[in-house]
Amino acid sequence: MFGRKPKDGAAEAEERQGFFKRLRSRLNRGNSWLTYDLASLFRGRQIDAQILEELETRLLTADVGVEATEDILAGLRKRVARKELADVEALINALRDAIVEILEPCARPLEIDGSRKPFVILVVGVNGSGKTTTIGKLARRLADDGRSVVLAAGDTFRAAAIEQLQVWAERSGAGFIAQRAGADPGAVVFDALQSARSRGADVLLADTAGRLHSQSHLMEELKKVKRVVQRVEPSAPHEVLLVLDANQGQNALSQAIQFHEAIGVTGIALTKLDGTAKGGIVLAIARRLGLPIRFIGIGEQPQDFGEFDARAFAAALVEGPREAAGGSEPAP
Ligand SMILES: Nc1nc2c(ncn2[C@@H]2O[C@H](COP(=O)(O)OP(=O)(O)OP(=O)(O)O)[C@@H](O)[C@H]2O)c(=O)[nH]1
Ligand SMILES: [Mg+2]
Repeated sequence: MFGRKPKDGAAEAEERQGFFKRLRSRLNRGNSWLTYDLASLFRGRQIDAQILEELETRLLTADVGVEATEDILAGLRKRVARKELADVEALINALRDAIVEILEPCARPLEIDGSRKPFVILVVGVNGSGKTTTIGKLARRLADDGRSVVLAAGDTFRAAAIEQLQVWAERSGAGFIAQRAGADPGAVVFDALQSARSRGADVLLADTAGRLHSQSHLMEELKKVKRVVQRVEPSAPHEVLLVLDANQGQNALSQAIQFHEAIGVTGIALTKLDGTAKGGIVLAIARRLGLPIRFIGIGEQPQDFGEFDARAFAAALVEGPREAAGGSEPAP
């Protein structure tokens, strides 16, 4: 089951291309996204202070945040003053470059260190952010790469959470370790780690609850799970992956700050970028926290999930959905 050979270069390139196309069309679904139709909105206009002000408002409305917006605008204003931006196309290209500059330092893919067996990934985030789905998608991806995976049902707060994870485990052929609802999450993850070790699994993905009696209870519990893991394997967890829902906008940023302070986040997965008007939060998070953004989610299916690529993301953002159809013709 796990012996599948890693994909060859061509297949991988094709898959990336497919994901990029979907990213473009999904990111720009609806008419409220950051730069939707920027080209037609600005077409034929002077590149002047007025147009930059409108762009500024758009960025702020899309939850890009004050800091990142100011960075972008400062750069553009300089270039306008130097008369470097003659037309809308030049402005959009400059905007794309400015976005890449902010995102690039955060586009650091998750590398599974093969010498850690299992490589332990603790998945955290508030309820409904997409933790369990992200684990399922990631398990599938890892299995496709020929890695053996074990899932730990560390969200014992809701019985349905355990079943939901089990479905994903079955779909991806991953091992599955759970106890009854209400069990101690630390104990579940402890068991799962022992089991993953004894079967020589490559990766352990541990789900956690998103809601407890209070936010401080949640943080305390996560700290405890982390301590338990470290008792078995001092180098673990090798990744604390924070799952954030892009629809949450500025709230996602506050969550990131809070989780990072409490348990130390090493990577972010940003979900639900399909059809949100607040996806600019990627820029706010990158600018403010500088944490690696490992993955993005653009839908509910396993294939709606990919590594975060700063250039592809910025291009999808500013070029709009039309390009997704394959044509590069400007809109009428
Ligand atoms: N459109 C869209 N929906 C998503 C995405 N990721 C997750 N979802 C959906 O969001 C909902 C919540 O996802 P879960 O994975 O259950 O979230 P969770 O963080 O595990 O939630 P709790 O277990 O309650 O803490 C589900 O209906 C998912 O299908 C995404 O990238 N796009
Ligand atoms: Mg869940």
